[in-house]
Amino acid sequence: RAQVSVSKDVAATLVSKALTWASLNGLVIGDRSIEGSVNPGVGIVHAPVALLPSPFPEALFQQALNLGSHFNTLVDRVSSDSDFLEQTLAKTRTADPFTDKLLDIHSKIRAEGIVQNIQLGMHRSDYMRDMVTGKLLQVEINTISSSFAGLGSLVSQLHRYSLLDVIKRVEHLDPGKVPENNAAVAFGDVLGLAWKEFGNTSAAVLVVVQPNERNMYDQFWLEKYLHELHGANVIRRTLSELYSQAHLSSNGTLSVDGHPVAVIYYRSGYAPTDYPSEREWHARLLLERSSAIKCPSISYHLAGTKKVQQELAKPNVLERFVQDKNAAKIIRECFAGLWGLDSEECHDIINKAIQQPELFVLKPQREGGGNNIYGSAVKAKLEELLRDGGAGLSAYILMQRIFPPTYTSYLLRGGEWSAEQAVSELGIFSAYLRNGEREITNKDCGYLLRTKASKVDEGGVATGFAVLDSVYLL
Ligand code: GSH
Repeated sequence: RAQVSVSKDVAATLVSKALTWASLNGLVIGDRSIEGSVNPGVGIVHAPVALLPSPFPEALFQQALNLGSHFNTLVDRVSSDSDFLEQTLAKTRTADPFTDKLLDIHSKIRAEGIVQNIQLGMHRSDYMRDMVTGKLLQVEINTISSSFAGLGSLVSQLHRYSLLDVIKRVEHLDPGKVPENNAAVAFGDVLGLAWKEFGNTSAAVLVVVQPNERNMYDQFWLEKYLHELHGANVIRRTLSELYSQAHLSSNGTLSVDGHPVAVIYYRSGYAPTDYPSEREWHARLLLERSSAIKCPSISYHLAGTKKVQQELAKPNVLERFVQDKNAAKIIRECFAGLWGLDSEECHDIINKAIQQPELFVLKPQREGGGNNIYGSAVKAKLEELLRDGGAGLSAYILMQRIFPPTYTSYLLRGGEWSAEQAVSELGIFSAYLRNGEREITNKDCGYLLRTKASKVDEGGVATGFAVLDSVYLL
């Protein structure tokens, strides 16, 4: 039962209030992408949001939060096993030049010796409710550029405010059912803790950004809390700027335009388009070689790939990294069906997916959304890859299609709103900080709900398919 449902007339009264609230409280994005640096405060539009929160069972919400620290540990352990990463991705790299480039950096760093033993993880693990099994299933884990901790935290506040307005007319609703969301503060804080751990207060936090970013306010929220809680200075540069401005001293210290750097936080570098030339790859390698703390390090980045996710789901693989039986069980419970396409045994699953493509999603090794293949296109793509001899199959994995519940949601984008039959995906932010053997932070850090029309297959707010939302606990 969708207990947050209100009539269209009631929803209409919320639109201008939500838009005003968004402007007053920084729930905003850039209104267009402009090549080069755009001054903050120029060209602002409200972030895409749902007008009201979406129902979510409290027990599953709690389950997802609890998984945060377990996935932190898993990513950290997997990333420390260089052989596992290289072997798992060996076939993928032959079919996917992007993974190949990342692995090149990984092996260079491995050969030279890692100069920084502090690991910083700022992840977001994404889940959907599956109505077929009734379970919470993991879609993926993002170990690089996990977005919307900043703006996502604000949506819970907006929704409590909107519900206060609505309960004057719809009495059964309770703003207290929208849980507090401290993702922005927690992410700002862990960046600061890492910066402190580095031990040079005159060094800065470097945020690596895209040249045509529209989601900068989400990033600025983290920078704000980082500065307020810890006093660290922030510099922002694109990979291309870093190519000419970054310098590595003989002891590994990274400096950018003369500023020493303590922490590198990537909000770019996760997609092939972030590397239009060899210069950007050169910059990534230089940063990776430095003694700065990287979020993520190259091995954390690789540990978050779809291929690794699929490998971990095989019998007894996850269990190699998580010896605690209970923890392994808790993690495994949220794994969806995952299949690699790079071995002899995969004929059956390929045939099944060709016959019933609606039960699968075909995923390349890509981050950032907009790349997955659904429905009849799964069949077409698999047949094309087979026709071409099958070598290209290694670039993909197959995942069980998840069928989440749908409900009416009011989506507000660019000042326009519409009622849609919608589905949601829950993301749990988590932070991890380790210095050598000493674990400093390992915790879940709030959430992100994203909602989209159920008729569109793809998700993602940055890609324009979904809106930011919050949960109404049932
Ligand atoms: N460059 C943008 C940013 O820094 O916010 C987008 C980064 C991005 O696409 N991040 C992915 C994500 O979290 C993970 S690699 N996407 C969530 C969404 O767009 O809904």
